[in-house]
Amino acid sequence: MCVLTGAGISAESGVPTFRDAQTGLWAKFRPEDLATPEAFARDPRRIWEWYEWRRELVRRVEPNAGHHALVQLAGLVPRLTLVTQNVDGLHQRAGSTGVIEYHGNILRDRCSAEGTLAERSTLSITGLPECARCGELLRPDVVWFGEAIPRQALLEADAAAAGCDVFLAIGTASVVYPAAGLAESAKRCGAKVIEINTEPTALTPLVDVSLCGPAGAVLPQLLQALRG
Ligand code: BJW
Repeated sequence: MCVLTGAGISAESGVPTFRDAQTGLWAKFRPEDLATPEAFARDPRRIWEWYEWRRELVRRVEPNAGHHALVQLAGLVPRLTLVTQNVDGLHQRAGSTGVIEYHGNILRDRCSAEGTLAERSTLSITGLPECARCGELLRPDVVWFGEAIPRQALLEADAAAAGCDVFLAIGTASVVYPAAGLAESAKRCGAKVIEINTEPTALTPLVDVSLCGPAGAVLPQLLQALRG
């Protein structure tokens, strides 16, 4: 089984999604102003303020029944690969292992020049974090629009999607590529595709089964059904 999660699975923990009307982050902020390398180059302070706000939020919340159900599910199927687009680390905090972080992790820093992961050791006179090795600005270790997916994550997720019998897409609008292409690849390779979402998505026309409802309720029910 290959599972792809999106912002919807963390919504019940209190982490805002991106594209939900009213509550989604992109309802209040323009992605090109905050989630591109060009935006960071233009105004790093603004980007850091936004990420510090989100980091604080992520640190305060807890994994929910959906995250916990996926830990249990991994014990019920012969092999489960969990790919997450989320940067909040909640799967790992729930106890999932081997999680493929497709879009990085908001709690890590990396050097904007060297690309290496970094300890936050110094603040420049401007108050922005700097790389202790080269002095360039640090940035959150996430994938912005126009940036490549980390190579290892890309390869492992591609292999899991192409090789699975069942592909489960949970709480993602399935509009951001290449992540959204994983379900399409699984389907092409003969997998059954199941979606769990509160709303129809771009993926819905392609799926074999659509389970409509909040992940924190649907996933525990799915577990119960699997256990018989
Ligand atoms: C619930 C629920 C509940 C609510 N239970 N459900 C092909 C076609 C067109 C464009 C492109 C293409 N290929 C690439 C592109 C460009 C671009 C792209 O896809 N743009 C589209 C938007 C048009 N992609 C990229 O730029 C990617 N990079 C790339 O392609 O690089 C090429 C390259 C190669 C080599 C060298 C250089 C470049 C990178 C994409 C990075 C995305 N980054 C973000 C921000 C991460 C950092 C951060 O968090 O700050 O990732 S954007 C944002 O979207 C975030 C998410 O991971 C991602 C996906 O969002 P997700 O998870 O689907 O959330 P929502 O909010 O959209 O949906 C939530 C869903 O949950 C909804 O359906 C709800 O109904 C549901 N829900 N509550 C269950 N309780």
